[in-house]
Amino acid sequence: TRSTERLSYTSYHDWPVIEEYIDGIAHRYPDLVKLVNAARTFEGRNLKYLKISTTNFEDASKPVVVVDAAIHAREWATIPVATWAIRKLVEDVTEPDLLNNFDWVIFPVANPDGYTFSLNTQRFWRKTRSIVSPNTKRCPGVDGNRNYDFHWNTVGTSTNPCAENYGGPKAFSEIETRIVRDILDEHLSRISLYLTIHSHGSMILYPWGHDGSLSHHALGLHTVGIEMADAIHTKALSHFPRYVVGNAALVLRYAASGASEDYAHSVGVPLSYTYELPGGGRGFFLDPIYIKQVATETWEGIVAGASKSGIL
Ligand code: ING
Ligand code: ZN
Repeated sequence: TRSTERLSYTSYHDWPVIEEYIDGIAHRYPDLVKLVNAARTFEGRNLKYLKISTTNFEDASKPVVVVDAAIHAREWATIPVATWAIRKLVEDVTEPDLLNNFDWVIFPVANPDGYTFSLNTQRFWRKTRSIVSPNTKRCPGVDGNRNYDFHWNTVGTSTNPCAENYGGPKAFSEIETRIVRDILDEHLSRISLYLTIHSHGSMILYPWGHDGSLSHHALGLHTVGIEMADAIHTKALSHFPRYVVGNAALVLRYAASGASEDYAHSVGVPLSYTYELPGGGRGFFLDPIYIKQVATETWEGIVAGASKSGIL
């Protein structure tokens, strides 16, 4: 069956194929991987993530790296980045220290309802697909990256359910963001690095995104951000733009509140970043010929970030 096969990196896969891959990894590597079937989405899909650990998270002394992808439906290229990380940690281990020294939580498709809607119906869909009240029937969905409980609903977000950046009726109205909140909460004291993978723009962004001010960890955030960008560049294509590293609001030139990166940092994760992957000149539609390239170069950034996070 397909579940014994590797995922290909030459095309985008639909949610059932990715789900089968996630299940298959957990099934084939039970000593290393634990599948968490965390919840069901509004449309009934399973929100699944993997805990990857040589000690099944029982030896709770290692730092934890948390990676999520595809909270925004149309950012397809983020998913192969997350599954490639799983592959490098579990299937072909080239950096065994990353397994020995860290525990990992990887949530490859944080918004499978939205992703499916983007694949099948409306390519540029961004939000979840929940109908949060009778009056949002006409305009379903909430922007997952405006739904976190940190300065929620204050800036760069909308109270109009039809808007792309609708923050929801309340913070954490969405099961997709509550699951990430719960992952952060469960391992908080030892999460050394949180990465939320978005596209596009070739940027590594850090808090505070809601007002452009710098956190007390700004020097460490910037230093590790540069290390990650440099590591990506050792493998990057020369005709793709170089990554820009900086404060989210300053680099994007817009402030936005309720983002996961700010939330994770606010609850105590020292190194919290948003990756904006390269778009390859086609924005959200990264040409499938570049999927493997982006997956492998981004992995170098994740490796560098994890390694540096352990010594900070
Ligand atoms: N970009 C992010 C967004 O949600 C972002 C950028 C990061 C904003 C961190 C605020 C804080 O708008 C994409 N591509 O979604
Ligand atoms: Zn995004």
